[in-house]
Amino acid sequence: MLFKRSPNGMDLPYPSEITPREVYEGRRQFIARIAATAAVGSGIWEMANREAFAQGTKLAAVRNAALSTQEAQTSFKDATSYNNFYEFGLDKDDPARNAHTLRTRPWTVTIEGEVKKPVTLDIDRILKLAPLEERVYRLRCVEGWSMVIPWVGYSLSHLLKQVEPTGNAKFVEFTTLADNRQMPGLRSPVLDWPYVEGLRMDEAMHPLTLLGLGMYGQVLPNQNGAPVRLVVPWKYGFKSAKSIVRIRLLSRQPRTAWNESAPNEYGFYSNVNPNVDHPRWSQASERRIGEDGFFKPKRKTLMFNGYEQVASLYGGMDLKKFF
Ligand SMILES: Nc1nc2c(c(=O)[nH]1)N[C@H]1C(S)=C(S)[C@@H](COP(=O)(O)O)O[C@H]1N2
Ligand SMILES: [Mo]
Repeated sequence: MLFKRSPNGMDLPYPSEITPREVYEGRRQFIARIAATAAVGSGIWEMANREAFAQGTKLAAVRNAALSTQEAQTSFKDATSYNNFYEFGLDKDDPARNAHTLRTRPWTVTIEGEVKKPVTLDIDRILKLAPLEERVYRLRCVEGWSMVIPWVGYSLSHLLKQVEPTGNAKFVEFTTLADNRQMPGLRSPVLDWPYVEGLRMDEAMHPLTLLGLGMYGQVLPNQNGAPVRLVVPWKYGFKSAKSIVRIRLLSRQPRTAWNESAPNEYGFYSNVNPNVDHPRWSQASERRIGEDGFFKPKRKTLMFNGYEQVASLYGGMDLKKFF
């Protein structure tokens, strides 16, 4: 039996019915978190950092006002407790409850495929590759809800330019972590793991496409896709892959996890489009998380989630066919 209360008297965050392995990993991370907190002021931060990157670590960033919406932000609490991260369970509150077992250090991302300089980068390198910006983006889930979140990161194009894409690079594939020792949700066959998403090269290089490293001025909470995720604000939320471990540049369109599981429901492009209904429900409106209440009207969903500057990427394409 582990100690029931932490040294500072707070209840430990573990439910009672968990496997010994999860207990072990949860405890390890908990101890690392305490060590990291104590280390911040004492110069051994780097050491604790290697053990586990503490949740809540501040991440300084300069607001990119031109790319940020002025709308009211979703509360940190809502953004971190109402999540889709199926590797940690199917219910909206499962990721917040279960993602403490995700180990975000050490972490590397391999970038390969149609590139002149394939590379495996440590997450601490990635954090320093370009100046961190804060961008307040709308995120709209295909399920009909949306949030407004102040992300921290930089344009994915900074990372992709590093590896010098070849002329054959037409698509980018993002593969996320699939480790059943850390991710209890992998037991559920709802998707063919790992979670894989993809973009066309010009979409990936668009300045709005963000390599997300934090939110609300701190590192990404585990349940939001720590330590590195994609944020593609004009596409349905499922394109914004969490906890990325591999980026592959390809000459052909990659298979993607959602498209494979239900091709008639989730197209490759998945642009937010109020005129293309999901086969089982309308996409014309959305509920803003935090604006609950019987009398609160739903919001009209905007084409490209309101990011009209991407329209030119799809000139001449029938967006009902390429949904
Ligand atoms: N690896 C992974 N990435 C994922 C998902 C997932 O289940 N696994 N869910 C997606 C979906 S459907 C949405 S709406 C967003 C939710 O991001 P948030 O929880 O940070 O709001 O993450 C996306 N990225
Ligand atoms: Mo979603």
